[in-house]
Amino acid sequence: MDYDFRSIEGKWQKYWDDNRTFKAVEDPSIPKDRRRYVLDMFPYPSGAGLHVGHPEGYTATDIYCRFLRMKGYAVLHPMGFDSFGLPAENYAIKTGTHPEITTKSNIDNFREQIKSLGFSYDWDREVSTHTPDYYRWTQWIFLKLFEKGLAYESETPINWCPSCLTGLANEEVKEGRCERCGAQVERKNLRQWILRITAYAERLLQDIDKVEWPEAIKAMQRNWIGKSTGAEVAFSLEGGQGELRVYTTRPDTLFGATYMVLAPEHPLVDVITTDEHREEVVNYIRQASLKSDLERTELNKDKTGAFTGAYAINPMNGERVPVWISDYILISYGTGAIMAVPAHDQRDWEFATKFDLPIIEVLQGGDVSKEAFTGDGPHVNSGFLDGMGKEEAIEATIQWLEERGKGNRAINYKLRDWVFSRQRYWGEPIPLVHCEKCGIVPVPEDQLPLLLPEVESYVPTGTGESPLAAIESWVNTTCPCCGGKGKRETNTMPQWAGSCWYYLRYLDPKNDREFVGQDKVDYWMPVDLYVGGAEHAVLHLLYARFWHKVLFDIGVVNTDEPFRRLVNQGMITSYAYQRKDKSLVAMDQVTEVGPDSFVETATGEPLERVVAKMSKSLKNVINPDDIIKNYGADSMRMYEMFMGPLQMSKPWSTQGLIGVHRFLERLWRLMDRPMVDDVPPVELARCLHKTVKKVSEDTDSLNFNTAIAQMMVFVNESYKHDQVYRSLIEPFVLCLCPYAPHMAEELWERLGKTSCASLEAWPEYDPDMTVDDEVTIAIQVNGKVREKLQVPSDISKEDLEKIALEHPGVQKRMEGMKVVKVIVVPGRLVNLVVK
Ligand code: ANZ
Ligand code: ZN
Repeated sequence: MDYDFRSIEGKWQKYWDDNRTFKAVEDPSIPKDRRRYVLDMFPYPSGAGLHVGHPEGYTATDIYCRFLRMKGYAVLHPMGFDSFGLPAENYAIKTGTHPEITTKSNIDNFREQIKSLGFSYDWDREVSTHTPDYYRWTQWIFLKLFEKGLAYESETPINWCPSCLTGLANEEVKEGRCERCGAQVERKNLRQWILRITAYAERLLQDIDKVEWPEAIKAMQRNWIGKSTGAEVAFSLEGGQGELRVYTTRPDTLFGATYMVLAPEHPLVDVITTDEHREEVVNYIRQASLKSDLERTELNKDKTGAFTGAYAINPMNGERVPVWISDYILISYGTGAIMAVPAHDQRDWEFATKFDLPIIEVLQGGDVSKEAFTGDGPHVNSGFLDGMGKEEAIEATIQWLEERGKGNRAINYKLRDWVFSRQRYWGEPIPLVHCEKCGIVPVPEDQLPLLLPEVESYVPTGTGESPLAAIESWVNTTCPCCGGKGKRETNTMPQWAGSCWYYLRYLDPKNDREFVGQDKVDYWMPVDLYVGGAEHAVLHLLYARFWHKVLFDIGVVNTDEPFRRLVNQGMITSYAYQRKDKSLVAMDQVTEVGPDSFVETATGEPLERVVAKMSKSLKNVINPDDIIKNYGADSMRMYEMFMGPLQMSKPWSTQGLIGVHRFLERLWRLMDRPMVDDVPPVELARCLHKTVKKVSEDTDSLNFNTAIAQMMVFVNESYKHDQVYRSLIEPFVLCLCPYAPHMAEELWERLGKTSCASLEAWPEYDPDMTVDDEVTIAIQVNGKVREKLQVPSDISKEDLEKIALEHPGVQKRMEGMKVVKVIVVPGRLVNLVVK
C-alpha cells in the first residue's frame, strides 16, 4: 500500500475535529499535579501566512501535550490570534479595505494552515484580540489599572515614528529606528497615556528568581529593569538659588567631583544660566532635543556641552564647582543631574579632557591621566575616607550625608513607565471620557465594550491625533459622571495590550460576566510551559508579568507569576550562498556541482554555503504549505523536531526533510509484512523496550530529536525480520503517535483497533529489558587482578577506564603512586600500570 499522506492526514484531521478529541478535560477529581497548561505564543495573523518558525514551537508543544494526555494528564492546549496591529491598518490605508476584513481573512487562512499540521488544540477556546467580546475585557483591565492609579496622562517627549506617524514605546525602538518600518525615530511632545510599570519594578525583578526560564531571558529582564543602588546628594547652588540634587552610584568619589552636569531639559537650567552664557545654552538645548536617548548616551561619542555660568558647592569639601549642561545626561534617569568625577568615570573623563576641567584622583590603582579608573582601591585625597576601599567608603559617605541632611541612600531603575497610547485606529479604544467639570471619567463597566467606530479614513492625522478624533459623533458624548458634555479619549491601546492576558481568556473564552471565572483560574493556572521565540524577552514577557501582578493584587488571579516555565525555540535559518566578496547570491542562481560544492550558475564563480536568515530576496524562504502538500504534515512535524535540539537555531535543509519523509515511508511499508502474534525475538523485544524508555524520557524533557533517532533505530532493527510482531509494533505506534499522529492513527486502525490512538494510554516498558547484558571485567594493577566488576557489555572504553580508576578498592592499591599507563581490553580487563 502506498503512503498516501494526503488522504490520511485529511481523514484524521476531520476525525479529531468532528469528535472534539482534544477538548480540555475539566474534572475536579483530577488532582492539580495531573493537570497541565501548555501555551504557545499566539501568532499575529499577517497577510504572509505561517512561516516555518511557527510550526517549530507549535509542534514541540503539540508533541508534549499529546504525550501528557496519553500519560493521563488533563491538558489545556489552546490557540488564538493577536489580531490588532499596524500591518492590517497600513494595508487599510493603502487599499481602503477595513482592517477587520483583512484580519478576518488572515485569521481564517492561519487557522486552516495550523489545522493542516494536525495540532491538538482545543479549538473551542480560540480567541482573537480584536473581537469586541475579547477587547471588552482588555478595556476592563485598563479601567482597573486606571482605578489603581497605574494609568496616567502625561505630556512627555516620546519616540515618534515619522513614517508610521505614531508614538513608540522604548521597547519598539531598535538602534534608534522604528522596529516595524525602520524609519529613524524622532522625539515629539505628545499627550499620552502611560502605565506605571515602574511601581512594579522591584517585584518584577525579585520574582524572576521564582520562574523556570532560560537564564539568558532572565538576565535580559534584569538588565531591562536595571536596578541601581547609590545615593542622592544635595549640592547647594551659589547665590542662594536653592540646591541641586544628583544621583550617584559612587558617593565615595565625592571628593573627586570637579564639576556638575545637568540634562539640557532640566528645569533648573533656565533658572541658573547667567546672561553671559544664555545664548550658547539655548542653542545647545535646541540641538540636543533632536537626538534620541540612545545616541545621547553612546559611549566613545564625542562629548558636547555648554557652561551655564553657575557654580555649586561640594557638600563634602566646600569646593566651588562649575555647572554645565550636556546631552550625555538624560532627564529621565535619576534626578537628571550628576556630579562629574572625571578620574573615575570614563564619560566624565572624556568630557573633562575635552573642556579642560580638573581631574582629581580619589581612588588609587590606575593612571587617571590616561583614562578613568573604575576599579577598586584605597581612597586618597578624600579626607576621612582615605585608605578605605570602595564599598566601605560608599557606606561611610552615605552615613555622613544622612547625618547632615545632605543626601540619602537611593535606588534607581532603568525601567521607564510604559507609553501605552497609540494615535492609530486598529486597536482597543481607551474607555475614558474627558469632562470639563469632572476631569477624566471611566466609561462604566456595564457599557463595555466601547466599540471601535467605523471611520472614513484610516490615515493618521499626523498631528498626533488618531483617526478616531475625526469622528465627531463618536468623540462627543455625555459624561458618565455629571451627564454634561464630554469627549472620548481618542488614543487606542498598543498591540501589546491584548497579548498581556490572552492566556487567561483561554480558560474561559465565552464568559460574558467576568474576564475569567475564578474556578477556571484555580483549575489551570499558572501556565506550566510557555514556548515561543526569544525575541519577546523584554517586551511581551515583561508586560504580561506586570498585568498579571496587578490582577493578582486585585485578587482575580491566584499566582503572582503567569508563566512557570519558559522555553525559547531556536530560529530556523536557511542556507545562503556567498561569493568571495561576501555578497550573497539568491538561491535560484546557484548550482550544486558536487557534494557541498556550489557555483554561481551564470558565472561559474565558486560559492561558499553559509547560514543566514530566511529572506525573500535570497529566495530561500520555505513555505510550510508547500512542504505539507508535497511531503505531508507528519514529515514536516518530524523533520522540524529532528533538525536538532528545540532551543538551538538550525538551518533548514529540504534534503533533511526528504530523509525524514523516507523514514515514514519505510515504516509504512514495514507494516505490509505479515503481522504475527508470535513471541518476538528477544533482541527485537529489547530494542522496543529501549525505544519506549527513550521516547518516554526524551519527550518528557523536550528532547524530541533524540527520541526520533531512537524510533529510527527500532524501524531499522525491525527490517531485519520478515514478520511484524504485533506485541512490539502496537506500543511502537503509540510512541510515534505524538510525533506523526496522522500516520499513527492510520496504522492503529490497520492494526484492527477501533479506538483512537491519540487517546490510548502511553505504553509501558520493562526496565529489565532495557539493560544490556553484563560482562565481568577484571581490574589489574601492574598485571595483578585486584578487583572484578559487572558492567554493561557495550560500555565504552572511556567509561570503563573511568570506572576502573575511580573504584575505591583500586584507589587503595594505588595510594601514593602515579598511573603511568592504562590498558583497556574491552569485555575482559583493565590494567593500570602505576609507579
Ligand atoms: C558619580 C560617579 C562617579 C558615577 C563614578 C559613576 C562613577 P547606573 O549604574 O546606570 O545607575 N548618572 C546618574 N544620573 C544620570 C543621568 N540622568 N544621565 C546619565 N548619567 C547619569 O549609573 C549611575 C551613574 O550614572 C551615576 O553615578 C552617575 O555618575 C551617572 F566614579 O555619579 B555617577
Ligand atoms: Zn462630568
